[in-house]
Amino acid sequence: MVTCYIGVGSNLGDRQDNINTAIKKIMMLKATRVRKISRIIETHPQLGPPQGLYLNAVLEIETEFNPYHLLQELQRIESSLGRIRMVKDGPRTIDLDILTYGDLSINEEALCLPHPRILEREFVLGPLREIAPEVVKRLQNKLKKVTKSMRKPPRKRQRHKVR
Ligand code: PH2
Ligand code: MG
Ligand code: MG
Repeated sequence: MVTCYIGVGSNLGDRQDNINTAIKKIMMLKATRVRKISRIIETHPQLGPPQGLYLNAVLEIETEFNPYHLLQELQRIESSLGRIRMVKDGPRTIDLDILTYGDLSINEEALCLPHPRILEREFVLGPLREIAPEVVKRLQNKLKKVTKSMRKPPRKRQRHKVR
């Protein structure tokens, strides 16, 4: 079993009901257990076109699915709740994002793990910190290491010859 965190968001239709239904469907997945559910918070939309307020939450789950299979199952639940992909970052009945899958790092078009924008998004960070503060710390430390390694070594001071 691998521990994963799932970001949940809704800003179309009956938002609370969409989230409850999505959680129930995740609970009913084979080889998967929902361990923790954060509070559901109302948040202002970030990015995308003007749109309504979101309800957001984060789940801790354990699963035997590999990350691609998990993604497929979550997308199936999104579709069953009437998710239609129109505009990028536009309004949606339900959004289920894999935030982390154990310690796995992958960088592919179909799936990036950990989710690359967790630390920039308060609507993810708040609920994640509530149920897994150590995961937030781990991600922040990882980011610090990466930014440090990208920093250029200090340039040697140039000596100008005086003729
Ligand atoms: N999801 C987005 C874009 N913007 N804003 C809020 N507040 N909550 C979201 O879940 C959200 C968003 C794209 O997935
Ligand atoms: Mg999302
Ligand atoms: Mg998504």
